[in-house]
Amino acid sequence: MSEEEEIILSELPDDELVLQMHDDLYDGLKEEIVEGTQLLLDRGWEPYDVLTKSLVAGMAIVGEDFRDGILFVPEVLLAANAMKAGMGILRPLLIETGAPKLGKMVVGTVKGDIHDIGKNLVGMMMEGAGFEIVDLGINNPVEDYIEALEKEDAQILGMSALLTTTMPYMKVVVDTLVEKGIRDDYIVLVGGAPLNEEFGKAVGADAYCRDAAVAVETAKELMARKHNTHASG
Ligand code: B1M
Repeated sequence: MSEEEEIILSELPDDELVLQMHDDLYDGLKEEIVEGTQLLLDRGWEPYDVLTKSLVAGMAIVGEDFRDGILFVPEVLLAANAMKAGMGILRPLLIETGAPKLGKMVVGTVKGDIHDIGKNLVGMMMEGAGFEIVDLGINNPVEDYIEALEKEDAQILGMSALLTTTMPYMKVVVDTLVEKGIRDDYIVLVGGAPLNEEFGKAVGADAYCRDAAVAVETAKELMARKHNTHASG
């Protein structure tokens, strides 16, 4: 096959299509990502599988080469935009739910940090599981979180950080909640690639969530526990 020869995504079997989508994401090819995402859905794939196996796995490859200095910010931005386009197709499918509302979460990326793909994904999955989401976007100072929690009467605070330089800000937020005497009014969940369980404990969060699916499970569990405590207390 000559290099010029065009790859027809619809002619690829599933496994090759997924690998091709990793390449297309790497190359920031938005239209191809949209087409590939739709093709997998049309072939009967679950939206969550399309998300994790084609988009999230593809972004992990981008992350490795970004780390190793093979890719730079402009290329990674294109990849991020392509990923967001794919997520746009999956979003209505992931948030589709007839379930009664389980609770309300305010979620945002912390001050100094503009990464939002993971946070958006958590929002989508939580919505899909029946939570109401108030998304504060990126670069949030502590005041924004507190104002939203109070105004929205939310039960859960979700914070995202992708940089080792911004993750300590989560402690600023939790400490401020403590100072104001409102820490125990909320379930605080934290997440982001550089975090871990130990860090979650160290900043005083209720839980560290490795991924969006864990965030959903943890939120459900802690909300149930909160209800039981109130019922018995
Ligand atoms: Co940035 N970046 N970036 N970047 N970027 C990382 C994070 C990095 C690890 C890349 C690397 O070196 N390998 C590195 C951080 C290194 C470090 O801190 N030690 C890095 C850097 C250095 C930077 C800049 C400083 C680069 C520069 O300017 N020189 C700069 C910082 C800008 C800033 O924020 N102030 C920067 C910029 C960017 C772009 C703008 C180009 C782009 C962001 C676009 C966007 O988000 N709109 C970008 C991207 C895309 C990445 C990587 C490649 C991918 C992140 C991503 O979207 N992953 C990333 C490499 C990596 O993480 N391996 C990298 C996919 C996403 C689904 O996963 O976000 O982990 P993730 O979310 C997961 C879980 O972590 C969890 O659930 C999600 C879904 O399952 N989760 C939560 C996340 N948040 C949660 C919140 C919760 C619960 C779970 O609350 C309840």
